[in-house]
Amino acid sequence: MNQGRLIVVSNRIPTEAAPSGGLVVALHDALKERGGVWIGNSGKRVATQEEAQGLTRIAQEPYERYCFDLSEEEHQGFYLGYANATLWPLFHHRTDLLAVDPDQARIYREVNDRVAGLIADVVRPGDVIWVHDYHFLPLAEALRRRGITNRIGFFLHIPFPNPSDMPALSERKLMPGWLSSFDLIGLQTRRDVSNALDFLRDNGAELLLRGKMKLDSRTFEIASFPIGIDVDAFVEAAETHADSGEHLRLSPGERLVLGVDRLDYSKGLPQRFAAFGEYLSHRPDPQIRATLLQIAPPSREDVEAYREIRQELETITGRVNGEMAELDWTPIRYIRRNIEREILAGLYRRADACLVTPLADGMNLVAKEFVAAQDGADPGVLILSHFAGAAEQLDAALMVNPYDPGETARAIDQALSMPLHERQSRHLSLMQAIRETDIAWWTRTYLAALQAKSVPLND
Ligand code: ADQ
Repeated sequence: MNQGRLIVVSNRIPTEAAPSGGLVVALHDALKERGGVWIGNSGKRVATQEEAQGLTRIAQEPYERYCFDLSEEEHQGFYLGYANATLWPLFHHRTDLLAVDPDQARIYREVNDRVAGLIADVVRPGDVIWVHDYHFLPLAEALRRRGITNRIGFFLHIPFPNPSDMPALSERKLMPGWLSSFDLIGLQTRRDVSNALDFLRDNGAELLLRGKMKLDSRTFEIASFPIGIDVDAFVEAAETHADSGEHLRLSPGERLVLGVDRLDYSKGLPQRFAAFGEYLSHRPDPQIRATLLQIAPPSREDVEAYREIRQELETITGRVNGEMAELDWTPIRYIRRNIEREILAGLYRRADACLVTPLADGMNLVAKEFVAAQDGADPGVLILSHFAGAAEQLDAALMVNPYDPGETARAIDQALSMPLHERQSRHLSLMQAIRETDIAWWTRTYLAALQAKSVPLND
């Protein structure tokens, strides 16, 4: 049977010929293999919507890439507004930060409608469409309205909201129709699947079989597909760049605790810094020097909550460093910019422990990258929040409640004094977990399920 093309839709689209970064590379490989089209936002803003019409082809080989522009108003309403100031906080259990703005909600739906029109112009019978993330929740419904009957899949990279939070969304009544217009809804974890099933059941959908639901006349499926990384590529990068830690000029015996995150209130950074301060003030041996290197480039700075988190972090850094620093030692080093992936891999390898302590996170790939980058003979220790999606798979990490700085401080102490054999056995089991569901597994399994409409059993 002739397999149709794969059409990937995501908010941002890579523009370089050979893109880097796990997810982007995985989608790139899938498109290369089966032929297809990638459609995404160019990142370019034009003054008016009239100028934003249409798709621009940015590459033709080895598959076609098209991008669309957003007008200034669309960027505000769709991207900064509804996607990142309404849906993002709701989906990360922060209804206290949720913006209610009917204009932004309208623009979000209008952009989805416009993008559906652009897709409808390129789609052919037999093509399979794979939509990514919370920017495009209404896209399948908009495509169905245009008569598109192709198979359409969705993958949500962030957590599914708690059903009890959903009433905070003014558009909640639209959500069941948005979701049920897809054929397959992929989520990161079993907990997300259970939240989605509960929400849909409470809103009139019928559960037919495991993960298969019916709403009005449509049947669709929901399953978890925990996203992974390209483990071998990371192992190799970490080995090749094992000396990147030398840039840090740590003193002999100084321990390195690492944090790598986009600067986002979901990542639990103020709590992490407070925990590190607590660890330092209670550490049993004051001779131990441990430095927290936090790499956190700002994102979405036009959204108010992101400006606030940045200020909060700067205040805590100043306080901890002010109290603890010595002439030749700064306890918290805070770097606010992107680091090349290879250098990052070497820093992970140098670190004695990595703090991955989000308050809510779809998966968290940093946790998996850190594990892959370790030297198995002398591995560092992963300290992981119960609230990262990765916690369902990486239970050999030191698990912490990120809201409790005392608990995280004790985990730092435990990590830095853990005997070698325990570090090795935890690392072995973590490596096995990240290899089982690496990024190639993720694309392969998701696309097979979308094609067959039959989901894997991940529990
Ligand atoms: P993010 O919220 O961006 O992704 P994460 O999964 O940790 O979170 O991915 C971040 C990526 O960016 C990692 O590959 C990391 O190496 C890289 N990165 C972070 N800081 C960096 C820096 N300073 N310099 C260079 N690279 C940096 C969303 C969801 C997650 C989900 C992913 C994938 O929020 O929960 O795991 O999508 O589905």
